[in-house]
Amino acid sequence: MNNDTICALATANGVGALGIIRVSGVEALAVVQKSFPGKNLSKQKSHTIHYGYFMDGEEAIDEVMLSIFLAPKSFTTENSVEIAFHGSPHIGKRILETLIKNGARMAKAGEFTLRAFINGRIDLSQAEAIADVIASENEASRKVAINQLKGGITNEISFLRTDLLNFVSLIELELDFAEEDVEFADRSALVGLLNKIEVKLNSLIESFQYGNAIKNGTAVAIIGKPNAGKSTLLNALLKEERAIVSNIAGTTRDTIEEVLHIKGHAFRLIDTAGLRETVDEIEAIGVKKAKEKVENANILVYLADAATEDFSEDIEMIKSLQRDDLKLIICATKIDEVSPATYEKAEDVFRNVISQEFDFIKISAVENQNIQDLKNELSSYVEQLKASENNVVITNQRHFEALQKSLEAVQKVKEAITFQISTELLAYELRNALEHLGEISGEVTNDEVLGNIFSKFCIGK
Ligand SMILES: Nc1nc2c(ncn2[C@@H]2O[C@H](COP(=O)(O)OP(=O)(O)OP(=O)(O)O)[C@@H](O)[C@H]2O)c(=O)[nH]1
Ligand SMILES: [Mg+2]
Repeated sequence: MNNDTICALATANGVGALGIIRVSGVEALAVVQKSFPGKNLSKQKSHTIHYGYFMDGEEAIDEVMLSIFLAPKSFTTENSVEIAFHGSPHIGKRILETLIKNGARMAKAGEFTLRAFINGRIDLSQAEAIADVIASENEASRKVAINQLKGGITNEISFLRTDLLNFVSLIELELDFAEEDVEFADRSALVGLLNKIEVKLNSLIESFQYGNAIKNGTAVAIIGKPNAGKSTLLNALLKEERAIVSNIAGTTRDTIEEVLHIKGHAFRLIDTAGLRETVDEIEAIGVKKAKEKVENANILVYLADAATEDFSEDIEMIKSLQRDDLKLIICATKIDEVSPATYEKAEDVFRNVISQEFDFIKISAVENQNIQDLKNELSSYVEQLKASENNVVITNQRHFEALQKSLEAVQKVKEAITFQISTELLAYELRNALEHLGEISGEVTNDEVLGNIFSKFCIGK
């Protein structure tokens, strides 16, 4: 697949001062040469820039600069040319058409990066990091992506793999001497190594929660009965009139999602329809959607009107929504309308019946009271995830799954040793663990996995 020469627009498709087209493959220079009569490209050194006209036959399409990268010192490790032209989408299209006439073909999504991976210049997690670097929207996500691009995750994993590999060879040596009943691999040293690996895997797996918060933002579902003041709170947090507020119960019907940045971290605030039994068909859909949003949220901000006399419906609602991995914040709202004694009593009611740990914040969204406390509480959720952070943060679902499978496999090896299972089986379990560890860097992979990763890239990447 690597024999043909590919081309694509590498810059965003739109008007700009410049646009860049990438050409890569054995014939890259020859393909471009057909349209660049001014200079003999095959005689040029690597990493040089050349000025001239890009021609379609006799017609000059644009005045361009060519950058030449000779194999293996290029992004793909193949001969490559980058054509910088005046940034008109029309010119870009003409140049691409001409390159195809000259013998190149359009690159598929992610094909340049795929070639860099297949040709061994970067590993799979680095290839994925390129997509993350491009997608990074804040400092936190940029830092994690650059660290991964530099090989952060691979370094952590490959050192574990090498140690494990040593044991596999010893165990397999034992298999060769099966008749003699010898033990080359010191079982207690192996268990020691497995414990070490387990700790490392666990901490990488744990970092995924923070990684996810960086990559996707923390999902905060704002929930409560109709008229509790959810939309008013959303507006107060965003400092803009985003959602319609009214004293008619059932104002918000669909979910409204907006991003709020607190101390460099993104929070996806989700305002929802008030929860109640309703005969209104549209409102009922909203209620269903609200519950679904909680299922995927990291934080539940439950709002209860401080003036409520009987909180049993709220309590029932909270109990039906709470989960171990969902941070719970209960807010008594509209405290400007009641006496301190009333909202203190409200806190006691919730504390007496809800066993899960939760924060209780008394707010008035209308008078902007204690909204900052709520923001601090949201922020502390991410800070806590970060505190348990490894140097390397897992942000990628695929890595997360491979790490989990590796952990399971390592635990199986440990069991196998405890139960003194046959050496054959032990060798098998060890190989299995190695394989999962190898999935992250792409040492072990298949076409389906690659197709999945690179098809999500854009063309030209
Ligand atoms: N005094 C006071 N009134 C508030 C406060 N927050 C909300 N309200 C009022 O309560 C009413 C309902 O507010 P909304 O924000 O629309 O409530 P909601 O929970 O979004 O209601 P639904 O969308 O119908 O579920 C409005 O009249 C608000 O002005 C507050 O902190 N203090
Ligand atoms: Mg509302």
